[in-house]
Formats: sequence, C-alpha cells, structure tokens
Amino acid sequence: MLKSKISPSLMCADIFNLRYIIDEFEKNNIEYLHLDVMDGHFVPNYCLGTDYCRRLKAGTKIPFDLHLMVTEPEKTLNAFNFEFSKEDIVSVHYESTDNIEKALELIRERGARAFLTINPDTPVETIRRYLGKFDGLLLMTVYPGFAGQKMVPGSLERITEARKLLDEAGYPEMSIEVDGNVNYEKAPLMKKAGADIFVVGTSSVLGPGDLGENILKMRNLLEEVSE
Ligand code: S6P
Ligand code: MG
Repeated sequence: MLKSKISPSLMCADIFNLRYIIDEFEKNNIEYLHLDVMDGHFVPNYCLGTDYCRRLKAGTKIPFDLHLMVTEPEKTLNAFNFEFSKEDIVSVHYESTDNIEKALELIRERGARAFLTINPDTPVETIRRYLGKFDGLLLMTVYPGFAGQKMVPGSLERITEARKLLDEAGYPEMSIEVDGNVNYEKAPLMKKAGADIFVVGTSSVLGPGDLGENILKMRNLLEEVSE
C-alpha cells in the first residue's frame, strides 16, 4: 500500500485567512496544494487563475497539485509561466481534448508529473492505451466544477478497478488520486480500494472545525487503514 498524501483544495480555503491556512499546512507537512483551475467552458464554473497560482508558488514550498479543468489544456499550459518542480503534479482531463497525449507530454516537458484525469462516466479501461505516457491517475469521484457535492455512486469500485489495472500492467507504484467528497468516512474506504492521494475540501479538512485538528483527524484515519 502506498503512503497516503493529503492535498487540500484551495478553492475551499477562506481567502481572508489564506496566510494562516498555508502556514498551518506547512506546519502539518501537507504533501500537496490542490489548485482547481476552471475555464467556464470545460466545466460550468470559473475558478483560480494563473496569477493566483504564481503568487502561491512564490510563497510556499509545498508542491502543487494543479488540476486543469479547461478545454484543450495543451494550448494554454504555458500561461502558467513559473517553474514547476519534479514533485509538482499537473492533471489534465481525458475528456477535455482530442490531443491528450500532447497535453501529457507538455507537462512532462515542463518538468512536472503528468496525471491523467477521468470523469465519473469515463470507463476506467480508457487509461490503458495511455500507459507509459502519464505519471499518475486522478479519478474524479464527483462531476468536476463545484465543491461540496456528494460522491458519485460506484466510485469505490472504480478505484479498485483502476488499482488492479495499474498493478497488473506493471505500475504498482503509480499514484491514484481521488477528488470529490473525500470525507472522514469515505477516505479510509478509498484508501482500502487503492487510492493514495486524497483531495480534501469542504467535506473534511477545510470544512467546519479547527484546521490543525481536522488535518490530524484525517491523517489518523488514513493511517489506521492497514493492508
Ligand atoms: C471539483 C474540484 C474539487 C473540489 C473538491 C472540494 O470540481 O475539482 O477539487 O474542489 O472536491 O472538496 P469537497 O470536499 O467539497 O468535495
Ligand atoms: Mg479538483
């Protein structure tokens, strides 16, 4: 079982308390910052932008987990005009372009890890033909566009299916990231099914309660899951 990593979704973070929130993430060794970028076209919402990301990059060492919900990301990736590190993740949606291979390739060229993302209705089998061309899988457990949704039924089974596919294809070390309604009850089940990167938002860590305590609670629950 891969080590669990927590990736809080910044679209759920109170903008008036952002400095405190980032400090708290650093203090608690949060592994990634999940940054939802939406173009109002691929998804019916707008969210976070290139300037926001650049400012954030300059102000913290926590690796990025950049989730691009935009049409044809290969055409606009360079708008993120800052240096990526080899720990940074950039995720692109299979559904967002006819040229997903190009998008994945460009991410690698920029020095980041390229994650292939699939929506809840896209068959898990779809990823097979791109094996070797991506560095991790982002499985949406809600339809992209908004925070605060309920997990789409069947998501746990999809995680199990993806883990099996990757393991059998020779990628047992490849991360499976889950995004959407990762709450305290579901996160351990998602881990048991084979996920190892957990995007947390309004349903857990960035929901009600003390941020530090919420992070600890999520960590402990994930740690309790054994093989
Ligand atoms: C949804 C977006 C997600 C959300 C996250 C919010 O389009 O990609 O990253 O920000 O799911 O968390 P929660 O707990 O409100 O579902
Ligand atoms: Mg996201």
